[in-house]
Amino acid sequence: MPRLNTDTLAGLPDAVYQPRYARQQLQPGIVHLGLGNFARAFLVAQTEAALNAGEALHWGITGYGLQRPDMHQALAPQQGLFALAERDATGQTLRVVGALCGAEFAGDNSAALQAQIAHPATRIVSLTITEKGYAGSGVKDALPTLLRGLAQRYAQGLPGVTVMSLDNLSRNGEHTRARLLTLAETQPELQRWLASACTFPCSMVDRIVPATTAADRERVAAALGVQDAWPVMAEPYLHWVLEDRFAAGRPAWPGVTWVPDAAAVAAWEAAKLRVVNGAHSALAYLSMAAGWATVDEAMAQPGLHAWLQQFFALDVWPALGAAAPPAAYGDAVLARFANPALAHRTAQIAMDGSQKLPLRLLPTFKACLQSGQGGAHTALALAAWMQYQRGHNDAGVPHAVNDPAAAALAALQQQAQVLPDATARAALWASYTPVFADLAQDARALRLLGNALEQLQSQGAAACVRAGSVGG
Ligand code: CS2
Repeated sequence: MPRLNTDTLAGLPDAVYQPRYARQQLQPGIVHLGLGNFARAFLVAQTEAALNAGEALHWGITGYGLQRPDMHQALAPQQGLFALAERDATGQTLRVVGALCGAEFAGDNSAALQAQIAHPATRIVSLTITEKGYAGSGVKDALPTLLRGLAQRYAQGLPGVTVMSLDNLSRNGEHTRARLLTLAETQPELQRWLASACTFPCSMVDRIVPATTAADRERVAAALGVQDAWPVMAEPYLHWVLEDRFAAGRPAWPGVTWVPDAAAVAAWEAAKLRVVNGAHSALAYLSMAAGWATVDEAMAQPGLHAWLQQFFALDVWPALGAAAPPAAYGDAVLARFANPALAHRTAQIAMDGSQKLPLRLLPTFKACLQSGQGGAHTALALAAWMQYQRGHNDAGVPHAVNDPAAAALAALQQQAQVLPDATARAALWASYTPVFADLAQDARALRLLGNALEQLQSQGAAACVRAGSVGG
């Protein structure tokens, strides 16, 4: 089968959407760090929509993979073209996206990436480097590399750029700014330039984008009539809240909720992290114990839908207080999770829990402890994360523990498994401060976590979900 590329575009079926702009004139104005599936189904897709609506052709994107050369290897022979399939129960909409001017691999030699950041035509540097990328423990050296590129830009006397984080962190723009300023500590002039000439808008990003499978590749190839080495699947839903603070202009991305400041993003961000991502992580760890492989498979299990509704009503919504969205937001999230066409793997969501839980579940849990109300459902989710560290599910089927803190977690698991009872085990896990901060000092926290772990151990996750959560 021929390959998707600029030559085979003309022969694609009519039902496949294609770039409607003069792609050969596209110039890169955006440098993207972390060219994975999420970036392609979100930033690249929305930039494509802007270009199709007549946006200036200097807003093309050069994307860089930071960890593996595989995306570069897949997309270079396709001149950056890839297919995006938006899927739900009713079928799929397929489009070939052209907004990538290049799909590069930065790897160990990041000189080209730094030069691109320092290029006069670059106006925006965007990031999807995942939670661990900011902690400096994962996506290797993304921020130091970014800083070197910006320093080169500054040294050349060029104007500032916008650094736009699109990761699931609270106050992601402010956080990125603070991290870069810290990294530039020994270079006060550069620091001043970063603070005054560059901007760091905060954003809330929401779209479910699973990893691509072999079956996805086949289904897309069948529909295209050509082979795309790395198509991307996504749900039709997309929500982007963005602080309108750009140092050197921006495309007119469609469908963005524009807000004037970081505080206005923060309310959306808290709701999204605790509702969408909180429920995702809760579902993922319960599923990893129960043996449910995908999110939609989990959603079809007896009791899980009701369990998540209770988690929202008793824990998440009261904890959000004034920032709480209408209850319909929660229902819509559960409907998105039930999408049968995504096959979003629970093991994928369960990755990197040490980085995710402090943003997704701990704020809810802390608020419940403070108010003295609720918290049992969140405790069950946290206890399921503890169970995940066993490295096997309730039926004994092994799984990898995928986490940048895996070594520390494995050491704790060694200690936990010889402790006599669930209360002691939960207390040991709760003493892991990178996730639980000082919660080990809180008697009610320990009671809730101990009860939850005890239930999971004695009954298994599937039965706990069916029964609802125990109190403490
Ligand atoms: C998921 C997110 O993998 C995960 O941890 O919770 O990627 C989630 O699908 C997106 O944030 C939805 O916007």
